Amino acid sequence: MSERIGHHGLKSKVMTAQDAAQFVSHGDNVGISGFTGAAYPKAMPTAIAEKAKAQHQEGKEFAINLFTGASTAPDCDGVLAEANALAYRMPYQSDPIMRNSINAGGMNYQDIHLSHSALQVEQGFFGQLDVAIVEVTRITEEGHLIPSSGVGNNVEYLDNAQRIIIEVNEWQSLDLEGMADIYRIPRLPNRTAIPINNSGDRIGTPYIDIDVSKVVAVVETNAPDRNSPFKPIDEVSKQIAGHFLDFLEGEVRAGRLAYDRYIMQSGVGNVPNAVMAGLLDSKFENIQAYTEVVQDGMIDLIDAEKMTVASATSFALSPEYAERMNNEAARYRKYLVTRPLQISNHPEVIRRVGLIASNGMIEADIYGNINSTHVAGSRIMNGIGGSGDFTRNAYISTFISPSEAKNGAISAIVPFASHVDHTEHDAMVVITEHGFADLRGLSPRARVPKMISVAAPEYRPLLEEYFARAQKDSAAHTPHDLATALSFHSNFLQNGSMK
Ligand code: 0RQ
Repeated sequence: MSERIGHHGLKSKVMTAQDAAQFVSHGDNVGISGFTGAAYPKAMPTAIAEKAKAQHQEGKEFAINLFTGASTAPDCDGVLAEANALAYRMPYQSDPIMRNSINAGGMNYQDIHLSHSALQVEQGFFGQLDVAIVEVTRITEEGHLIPSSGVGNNVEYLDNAQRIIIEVNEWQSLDLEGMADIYRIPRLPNRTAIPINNSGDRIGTPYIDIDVSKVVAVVETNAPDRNSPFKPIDEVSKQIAGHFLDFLEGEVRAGRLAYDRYIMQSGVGNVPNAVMAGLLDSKFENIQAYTEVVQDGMIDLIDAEKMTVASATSFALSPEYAERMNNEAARYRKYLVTRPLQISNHPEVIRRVGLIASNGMIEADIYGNINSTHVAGSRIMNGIGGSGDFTRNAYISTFISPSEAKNGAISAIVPFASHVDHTEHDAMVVITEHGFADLRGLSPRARVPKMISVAAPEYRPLLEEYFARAQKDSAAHTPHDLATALSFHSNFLQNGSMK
């Protein structure tokens, strides 16, 4: 396997993950690769977790501050959270053990717009970055790194870290080489326009050049990415996908969209998967994605010759599709570009290409404010991720969600959002299994009937009642009855149901 390490000097740095863990100390700022269950280091997190446990057993403190691209996997975020090895985490996570630890106050978490995350490290908000741990598919003779199944914040972490640990993962296909497009945005005051006009434009190099003298260890692994399989598409998801496609058709009729070259951004999950399945049978052709992650549905669209290119920062493929990618990366790489997160999610490029964003949500209020992150205002679910980067800058921003959660105990449409990630100024269309609420061009009061029409039928009278009460007590621009604005949530907390 060491044939994957072309650089002579770096070959001499090969060691076990347990040995490499000596370079990670209590209090370190550690930036790692990884975005969804792809491209995260497979061996070092467990080695660091073991080190933390051993130190704790000796009565010593050990916790690091961990920066990633986004969420990782149980053998990264999960093992580190379980070992109480983290003091601080940013910019996104979705691990159940970590979520519980964060909500219980066991560790600090900052949920940051993904496009801001590496910038903030570069700006020095966190002090010095001590270590970068990055998975690659190969190291070239020159010491250049060939990214594995994602790029995330690797470039910035490698550029800014004092010490670098590289994991070379033999499981990752060598044919991924050529997929990545590495470009650095010049620092202020020398910034220039990012020269991407189309999703597929390549503007950089297929490798990351690094300061080889900073590499303290190279660890060899052979372990798969860990994205979970998607659930089979259920009836509600199919209905939401149907309404999303109806919405797109309406845009075509209105002359705001063409069947040719629709550009999508898509969150991850059951509903986005159903939307992509729906696009397979639609009139849309030459579809492009300028998005964050490459998903199974995009691979199906490519295979059906419906999608010509997908630009992202990482894969988020189910095990079955990851296997397919590994076998056929040479073919797929003609259609796929993986970019640094700052570029995949850059507001400038998002606004220029003119994409239609669609993301999930926890809840929306009757005026179109969106909560993507906090259950009942307090308990973090995952994080804002890239949804803010895309929603604020999209040509059209949409939110797609079932109208209810927890078997109907929770309404996704509420009088007052208990936390706001995307304001009424940014969210344009809200889609549930009951239809779509197109909020564009409407004053707050005019949005309310549209929003109530996509709520679950049993919650509609409660929402209407609230709106009537709010208008009685206040004739203002955005009527609210503050005494009962959060009554859905307090009912849920007290009685287990919003009804
Ligand atoms: O919990 O699994 O315990 O039952 O949230 O909900 O309906 O399966 O939907 O997987 O799309 O997740 C907002 C969390 C939706 C996600 C959120 C509970 C529900 C279930 C999952 P269980 P669903 P999804 C970036 C894209 C922010 C980041 C983002 C998310 C679980 O979409 O994290 O947009 N978004 N990234 O029961 C309490 C509510 C609830 C609720 C759902 N109102 N109250 N629980 N749930 N609504 C861009 C990219 O390109 C990737």
